[in-house]
Amino acid sequence: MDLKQLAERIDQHQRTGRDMDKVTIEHPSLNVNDAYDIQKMCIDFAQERGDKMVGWKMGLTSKAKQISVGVDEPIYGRLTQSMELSEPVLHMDQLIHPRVEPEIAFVLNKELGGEHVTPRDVWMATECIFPAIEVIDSRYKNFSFTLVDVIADNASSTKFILGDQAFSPYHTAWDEMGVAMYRNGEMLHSGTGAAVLGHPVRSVAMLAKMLSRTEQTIKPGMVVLVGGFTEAIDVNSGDHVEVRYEKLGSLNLDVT
Ligand code: 0L1
Ligand code: MG
Repeated sequence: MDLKQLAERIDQHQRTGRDMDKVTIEHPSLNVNDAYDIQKMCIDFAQERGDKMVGWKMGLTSKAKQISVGVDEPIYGRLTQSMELSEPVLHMDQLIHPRVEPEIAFVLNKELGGEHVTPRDVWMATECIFPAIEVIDSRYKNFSFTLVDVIADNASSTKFILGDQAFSPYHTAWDEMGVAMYRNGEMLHSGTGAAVLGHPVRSVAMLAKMLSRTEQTIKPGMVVLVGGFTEAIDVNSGDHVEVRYEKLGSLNLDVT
C-alpha cells in the first residue's frame, strides 16, 4: 500500500472540495500511525505549494464525539495559513458539508514537548488565549468515517478564525466559561470549557504528549485550537453564525 498515493488522493479532495469514499474501504489494514503519516504528507504538499503551518487542532475532545467514533482518546490535526480566515466570511465554494464549532485557541511563547507535559507546564508556556471558531468539513461522503480515515483527512480541518482581542491566560476560569452558538438568531447549542477534556488546558497538554510519540513539539507562536465547547452545527449559504463567549464578547461568521 502506497501511503503517498493515498495522501495525493486526499490532498486533491481537500483542495477541490469534492467528497470521496473512506480510504479504509480499499485499505482496511491502515493503522493510526499510517494515518498520521498521510496527514503530514498532505500538509507537506500544501507547504510545497507555498502554504505554511501555523498550528495544531485537537479533535474528538468531548466524550460524545469520542463515543460516536468509538475511541477514548482525542486526535490532532495540522493548521495552515490558508485555513485562517482574515474576515468573518466563509465561502461555500470548495466546501462539501461544513460544520461550525465554538472553540478557544492557546498561543504559546515557549516550545512545549514531552510525554510528561502537565497543565502547569502549559500555563508557563502560554502567551495568550483567543476566542475562536473552527469550521470542519470531512472529505468523506456523508461525514462518515473511522478513526483512521478522519486522522488521514487532517481531523476534518478546513478553516478557522480567531477573535481580534487576545486575553491573558488568567482572564477567567476557562473550564467554567460559557459559550452559546446561534444560527440566524436561534440559539442551537450552549456549553462550557469543561466539555474539552474537563478543562481546555488539558487539551494542550495532551497534544504535547501525543506529538512526543513522533518526537514533535509545539513551537512558540503556534496556535492550538483546543476542541469544540459544544456540538458542531451545519451551515449553508446565507447563514449567519454568532458565538457568544462569556467574558470575551462575540465572534460572527457569514456564510456565502
Ligand atoms: O474538531 C473536531 O472535533 C473534529 C474532529 C474530527 C471529527 C469530526 O469531523 O467531527
Ligand atoms: Mg474542532
